[in-house]
Amino acid sequence: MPSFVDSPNGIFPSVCSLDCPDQCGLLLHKKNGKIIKIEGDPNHPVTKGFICNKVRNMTERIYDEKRLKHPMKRMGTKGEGKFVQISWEEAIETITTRWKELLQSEGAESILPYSFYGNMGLLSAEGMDRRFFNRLGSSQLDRSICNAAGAVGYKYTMGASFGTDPEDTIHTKLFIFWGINAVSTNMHQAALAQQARKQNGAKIIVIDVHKNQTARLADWFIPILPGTDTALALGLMHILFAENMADSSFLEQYTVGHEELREHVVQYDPVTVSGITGVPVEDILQLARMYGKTSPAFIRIGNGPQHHDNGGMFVRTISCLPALTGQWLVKGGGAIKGNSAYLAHNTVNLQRPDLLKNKKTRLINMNLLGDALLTLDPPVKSLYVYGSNPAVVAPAVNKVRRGLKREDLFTVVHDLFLTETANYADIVLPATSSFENTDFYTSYWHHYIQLQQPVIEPFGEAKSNVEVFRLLAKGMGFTETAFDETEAQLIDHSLANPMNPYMKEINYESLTKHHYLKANAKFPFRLPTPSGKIELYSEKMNQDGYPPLPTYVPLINDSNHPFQFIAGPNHSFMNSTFANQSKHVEFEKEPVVFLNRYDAEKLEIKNGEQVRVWNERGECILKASVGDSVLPGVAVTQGLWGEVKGTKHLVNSLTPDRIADMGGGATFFSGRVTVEKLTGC
Ligand SMILES: Nc1nc2c(c(=O)[nH]1)N[C@H]1C(S)=C(S)[C@@H](COP(=O)(O)OP(=O)(O)OC[C@H]3O[C@@H](n4cnc5c(=O)[nH]c(N)nc54)[C@H](O)[C@@H]3O)O[C@H]1N2
Ligand SMILES: Nc1nc2c(c(=O)[nH]1)N[C@H]1C(S)=C(S)[C@@H](COP(=O)(O)OP(=O)(O)OC[C@H]3O[C@@H](n4cnc5c(=O)[nH]c(N)nc54)[C@H](O)[C@@H]3O)O[C@H]1N2
Ligand code: SF4
Ligand SMILES: [Mo]
Repeated sequence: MPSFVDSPNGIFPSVCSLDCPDQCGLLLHKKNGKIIKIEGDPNHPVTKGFICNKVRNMTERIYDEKRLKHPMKRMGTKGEGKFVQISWEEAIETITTRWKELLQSEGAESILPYSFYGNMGLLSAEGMDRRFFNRLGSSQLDRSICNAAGAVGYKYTMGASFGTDPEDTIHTKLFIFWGINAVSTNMHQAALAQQARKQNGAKIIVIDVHKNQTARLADWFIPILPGTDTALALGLMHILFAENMADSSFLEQYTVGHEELREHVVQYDPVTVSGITGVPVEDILQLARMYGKTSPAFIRIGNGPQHHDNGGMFVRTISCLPALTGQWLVKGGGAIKGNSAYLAHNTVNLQRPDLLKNKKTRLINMNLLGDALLTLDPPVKSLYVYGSNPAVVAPAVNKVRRGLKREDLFTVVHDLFLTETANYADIVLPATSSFENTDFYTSYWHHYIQLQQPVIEPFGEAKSNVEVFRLLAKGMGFTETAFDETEAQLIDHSLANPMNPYMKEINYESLTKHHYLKANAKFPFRLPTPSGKIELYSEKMNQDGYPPLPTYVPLINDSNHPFQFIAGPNHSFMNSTFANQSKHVEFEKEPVVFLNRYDAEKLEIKNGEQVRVWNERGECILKASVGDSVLPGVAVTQGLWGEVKGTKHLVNSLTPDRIADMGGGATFFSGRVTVEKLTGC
């Protein structure tokens, strides 16, 4: 079969590779061998031809003249960004020579991989790379920056990442978007909610610390104080039990601990909860009654509230709510935190932990990269970064940058661009875009698995992650056949998962025919919790040192700075991706900090003025947007802006690298700052 690459003109199927739950089906329009247009695939059953503005403008990025075309080595000082072109042979030789020396002098654990899901393709993000680092015996990275706390919290209640099929939410009558800015970050869920509102008069509620894009389309926006959502959920449970809105037959049959929970939530009465959350008593009562009496009712659990000190417990608690009202039995009812368990592939076949040969290697939490580079003993001597940009996205990023500056740290960065992180590298390697690769993709929201076949030639001398790790394996003298497998073989081995009953018919060949296939999934009523049921009371939590029943734990007050600082993603970037494309920057204009008018007045800050936002970790200069989109004492900004000379937009210079209550998760939103008028401007 001729490859898509060989046809200079035509329209070719594709999938969005970005770290976004929607994982849209795409059509790439090619003319004279180049992609000239990217649009949504109208036949994709969930994304239906609609895509976001970011990816509609993705050709800017694919053909950006700033894209890396060849390997380079550093000439200037670390962070300066001065490099000179070298060949792939020299690059691989330099890296493997250095690593062989380190294996001799310091041991394999002195080498640390650092990666995330800049490309969600499973071969790119957790394929040949994992095989390579297993075989090397390097330190392992705990990839905890995104949803780790929430994933563990959900697991305690539900056993694994099983939720509602989003396609069923067209039947939903009550949508609660809880700490998710779906219009920007899960646009098809927002679209489904709007469609359900049109068709069945569904109501849309948004609970957030910020009147964001999603809140603006809601029927009811409920502002809440940061990190207090667990108390609100417990308050709702209090009312559901007290006013007989709980579904006792569901609770009896499918849950553990409802009697204990009923007694436990007596303490979370509406007055107490209102005092904690800032949500008025009458709103708490109304919300509980709407939730208790509307069916199907659905909660989209966002990532925002789990980026707090108490984030794991937040998700653990919210995920008990649908059980109280028996909503898991109703089509369109229930909740989605994530749905990745339906599409679970065979990670053992893909990642080959056997190559580690039972060696115990240290596990380094990526949220502590700064400490890992500055204080870990024995030290990290080499860092290999791919699919991530830690010099912008990591918490307490000034510390990370100090670590990256270390002269004795040998850093390699593989990326499409000379990112802020790449500026600190000794060797920079050019990466292909996902449209140049073969890979498979599983959504963490909908139930489809999709194939990407290469549509265009590699850009310059760029290589995929899989190819680079094959070369590194060869350079290291690894002879295992694991490093010779083709992409098609890797996909077939990954899809052979006897543990997953939902993906039986799906393999490389069927994917080449259909491009996307749905896992034949049903919500499993025997859940992978210790009891097989939904655990409202969790003995496992008790054993792990947590309260066994959902419990409100306040945020850690990390300082006396007056504002809680919430620095989330924005509409037009994908984390730090696109922050270096002029078109996407134009859409966003400049970074803004939202302040309540009451706070602004006290500080004599006017709308549109530049303000200084600072704490002991760092400082940013942002434009004030004064109004009622946040509560007093809260400062919200959006977007992981890159470094343009002379600007101070690096929001992670302010965020804490404390670790959340569960899963080693990040606490980006639990930091405090001072906001002040910028004098002398
Ligand atoms: N356009 C765009 N889309 C993206 C991304 C992007 O950068 N840009 N990033 C992708 C990635 S990696 C992820 S993880 C997801 C994240 O997407 P979401 O799940 O939407 O998570 P966040 O945007 O981090 O936060 C969601 C909301 O939580 C709110 N929030 C913060 N703290 C609290 C709190 O204590 N309580 C409540 N109720 N709300 C709170 C914030 O104000 C924000 O509006 O989006 C993905 N999609
Ligand atoms: N303040 C604050 N910080 C945050 C967050 C927040 O809400 N607030 N969100 C956090 C979250 S949820 C996440 S998930 C992280 C995300 O943080 P990152 O994972 O670092 O995401 P990106 O900034 O998109 O960087 C991805 C990089 O991968 C590169 N890339 C893309 N495809 C490939 C490929 O195939 N191969 C290679 N080698 N490189 C490739 C891109 O060019 C880009 O430079 O950020 C976290 N940081
Ligand atoms: S970023 Fe999300 S919404 Fe945009 S095209 Fe990709 S998957 Fe779709
Ligand atoms: Mo994320």
